[in-house]
Amino acid sequence: MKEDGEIVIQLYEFAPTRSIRVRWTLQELGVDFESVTVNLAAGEHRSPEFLKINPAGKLPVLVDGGFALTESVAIVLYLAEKYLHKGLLPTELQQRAQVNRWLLFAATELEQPLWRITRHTALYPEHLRLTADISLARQDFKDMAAVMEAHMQGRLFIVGETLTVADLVSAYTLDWANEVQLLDDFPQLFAYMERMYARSNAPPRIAEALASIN
Ligand SMILES: N[C@@H](CCC(=O)N[C@@H](CS)C(=O)NCC(=O)O)C(=O)O
Repeated sequence: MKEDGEIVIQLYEFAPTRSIRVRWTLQELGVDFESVTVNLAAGEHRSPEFLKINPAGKLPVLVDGGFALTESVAIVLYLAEKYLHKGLLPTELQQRAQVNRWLLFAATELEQPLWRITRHTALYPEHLRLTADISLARQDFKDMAAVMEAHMQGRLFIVGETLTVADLVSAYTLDWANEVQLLDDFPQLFAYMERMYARSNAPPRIAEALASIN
């Protein structure tokens, strides 16, 4: 709590993870927050204290007073709604529906193949990793990235003419794709991702964040 009694939002995060989406949103909104590092590499997400906050044992988590929220996309939407006057979410019904569409597209069509790749290359025990699923996931990603590539032709932002939370979630997800060499055939997406990360309020890129913890 601040001296004037205002509650400070807490972000439970770990540098290179999906918590980047939330940090980016808070930074674009210009909202003060307290960072609570949960070191995934050290297994801190499995501590009884953290599991009380998120029984799924995952990051990010946002705590706003007595209210704890998990799921990165739900958190960025909560923040955009809470600070609606900052304009990260359109108020017009169909524009807002388009923001939801691209948030879901990022979380399902783009992120899920990336998550499969990460799990089968680094997270699952070695004897359970499936090389064949990595190839399938790479193709699944490319099929959907082609849709977004066509959409981004001639656009600065994914919806309308101004920044929305859909851009922040998409740019982080594209940076993840870039880390596994999946943006090479998508010049629009690469340029869009670089433009987003050139913003003054942008968080560190995944590679930078990874380097900071190693
Ligand atoms: N759908 C969740 C996914 C959360 C998630 O899987 N977070 C990872 C870091 S990016 C995590 O905490 N992993 C720890 C684990 O699964 O043990 C979200 O978007 O917030």
